[in-house]
Amino acid sequence: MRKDSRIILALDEVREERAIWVAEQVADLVDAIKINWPLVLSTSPEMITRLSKLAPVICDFKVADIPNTASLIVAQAVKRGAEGVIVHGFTGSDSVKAAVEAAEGRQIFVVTEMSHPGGAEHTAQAAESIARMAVDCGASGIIAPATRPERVAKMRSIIGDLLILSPGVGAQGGSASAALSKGADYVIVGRSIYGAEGPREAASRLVEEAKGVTPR
Ligand code: OMP
Repeated sequence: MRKDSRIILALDEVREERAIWVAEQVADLVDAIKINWPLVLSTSPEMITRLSKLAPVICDFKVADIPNTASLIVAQAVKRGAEGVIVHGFTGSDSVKAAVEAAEGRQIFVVTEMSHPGGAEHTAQAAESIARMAVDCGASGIIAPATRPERVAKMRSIIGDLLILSPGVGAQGGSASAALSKGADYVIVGRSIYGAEGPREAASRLVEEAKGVTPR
């Protein structure tokens, strides 16, 4: 995945035509497009292949299953063109290792602590050990919350050079520059871009903000 703007679009738009329009509007500005169940379920898994012609696609399927099922899901996403897949870490090292193997060189990102308020109730307690496990399992990176930039810094101190993708910017109250300056490699932004009247202008503003933070 390229690392130019350090912005990843979370395309949770469920209207197919608008989703494609938004993707076309911002594809050259963002480093990747992340898709999640809302878009895949409202259209079809073919959307992975379609969008991957515009930008690298990360499938945020938050895979949380036994190793066999995890590896089947990851393999199907990769077969359709995914450059990366997001999996949960609480499932344990056997499931995460199975995902890494099934990705055949594509990237696996492991969720540590979730960005919403409920993420502090359970995932925060396990996040540091999940981050260490992600390193041991050969994951490419982790997901850590832009809503709690100090936790991004903590995760950075644990994982060394693994990538950090940080959601929670804009609609959830986090800021791109805070997360990037605490050690995130990319920020993930959804509603603030795809829900804007002018998605390209909204993405451009974030690109400018990110430019103000020196890459780590
Ligand atoms: P917005 O809140 O609209 O910017 O979207 C954030 C995106 O990041 C959504 O697709 C979420 O599913 C995703 N996300 C989180 O918001 N918090 C997390 O802890 C993890 C993710 C994720 O794995 O991408």
